[in-house]
Amino acid sequence: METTFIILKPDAVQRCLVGSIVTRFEQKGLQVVGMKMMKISAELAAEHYKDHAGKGFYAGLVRFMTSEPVVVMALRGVGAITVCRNLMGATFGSKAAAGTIRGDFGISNSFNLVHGSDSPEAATRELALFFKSGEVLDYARAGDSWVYDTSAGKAE
Ligand code: IDP
Ligand code: MG
Repeated sequence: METTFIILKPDAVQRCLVGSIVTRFEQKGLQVVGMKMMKISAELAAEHYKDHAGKGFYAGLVRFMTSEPVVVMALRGVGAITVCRNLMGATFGSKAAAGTIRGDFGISNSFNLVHGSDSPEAATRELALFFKSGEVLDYARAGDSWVYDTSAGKAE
């Protein structure tokens, strides 16, 4: 099982798309193991997006991400990092395929609704940045035996 880090960005909150986007992840079978609303500080945004510092869109990205509240989530599942990136779609809303979150709900290239970790290293780093110890929970869902085939002793 992998755990990935997701942000429902300020545009998702302002456009009342939180429920619709969470539903996409839940319907896929991903388990919500952490979730909270917060306002991202300038310091936290800079740390989170440090790989993008110096790029043309960086200042606007930090301004956008700190402008209004976001919802941050920890999502768990087999291959969760790649599964979530595929559900999100390509970075630019104008290019993202229909059927993806960015493809179905947005058309902007910067206001693209959702962030998702792009590697196991990024997921570990980002989860630790946004969630305190004890805020990501381990629990079993009643329906898990129908989400995964566990007959061989592991989730498949
Ligand atoms: P990702 O979110 O799909 O991983 P990244 O390349 O990591 O895409 O970029 C981080 C965020 O920065 C994007 O989600 C988007 O909000 C913004 N961004 C990236 N490239 C551009 C651009 O060329 N113009 C405007 N905003 C951009
Ligand atoms: Mg990225």
